[in-house]
Formats: sequence, C-alpha cells, structure tokens
Amino acid sequence: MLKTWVATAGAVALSIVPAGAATPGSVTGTVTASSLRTSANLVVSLEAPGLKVTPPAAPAVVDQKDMHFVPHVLAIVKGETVEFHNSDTVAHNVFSPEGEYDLGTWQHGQSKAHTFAKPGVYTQLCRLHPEMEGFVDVLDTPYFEVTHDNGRFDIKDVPPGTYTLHVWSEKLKGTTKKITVESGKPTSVHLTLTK
Ligand SMILES: [Cu+2]
Repeated sequence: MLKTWVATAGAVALSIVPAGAATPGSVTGTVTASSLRTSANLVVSLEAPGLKVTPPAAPAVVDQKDMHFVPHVLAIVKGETVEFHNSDTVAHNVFSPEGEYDLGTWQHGQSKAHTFAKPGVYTQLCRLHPEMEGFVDVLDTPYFEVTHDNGRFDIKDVPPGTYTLHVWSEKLKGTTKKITVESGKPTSVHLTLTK
C-alpha cells in the first residue's frame, strides 16, 4: 500500500514540477590530511553521469611569483583556458611532464595561454627552475572546490541528486564517497586522507 502511494506521488511530482525547478543544495565540510603540513590544496569534486560543464569566458590565471606557481593547485573545467603569467624578474617556462604542452620561456610581465581540452591532473613544471611545481586539475563537473587552509570546502548551488564525491591530493591517496544532496539543504561531509 505504502509502495503504491510513493510511486503515485512520484509520478505526480514528475508531471507537475518542471525539470530543474528544485532548489539547489550545497555540500560543505572538511578533508583532513593530518600527515601533511596543510589540509589546503585538495580538490573536492562531485561527479555524476551526464553533468554538463561550461567553461567561463574569462581565463583562469596561474602566476609565477617568487619562484612559485600561484595558486599551487588550480581546479578548472574541461575546455577552460588558463593564462600563465610571470611576475618575477627572471624568465620562466611552463611545461607539463604528462606530455600535453610546453609553452616556451617568457619574461616578466608576459603571459601565455593554454586551453585544457581533456580532464585530468596536469603537473606544471619550469625547465629553468626544477624546484617549481604546480598542478592544474581539469574536471568534467561544474561542482568542485579546492580546500582552504583548514581543509574546509563549500560547494554551492548543487542540484539535488546523488553524486560521487572525489578528493584529489598531490601527495596522498585520494578517496571517494557516495553522497546525496537534498533540495535546499546543506550536506555535510568530513573525510580523512591517509597515506
Ligand atoms: Cu621558472
């Protein structure tokens, strides 16, 4: 009896609520990487079949400043362009050891752009300064955030549904967790990364 009622209610709801009318929820929480100096720079993303990504019109920026890639970890969507700047007085290069690109070497104040067509994690290195390292994580989902200093993240405007939450770390083994986002509600997630 109960089963019949649920099925009927579902069918009615489907017929009167236009697709996409549900109020978005959010996914907030922390990832703790206690073996690392900081729980920042972990990429938290929500994956589900059929998600569409729209690259923003303005490019994302990675600077080379004080001999570091800034930000150290950048998360973007498939098809997005990154402008690589050089704010130092020395020349820098950017190449990816994954073999996708070498943008050459350029001076202070100049920049080069690269569009990331395929999802994946791309290490950023500089041929002139082997100690420099950064990462661009190209995602196939619009729902993601890079964790802040305390490991906190807050992914807003997530449509209700079930997702696989992924955590990527440059040093530790990543993890996944199935989560459900309800209409108009925050979903709280706390995870710990181990070696
Ligand atoms: Cu350099």
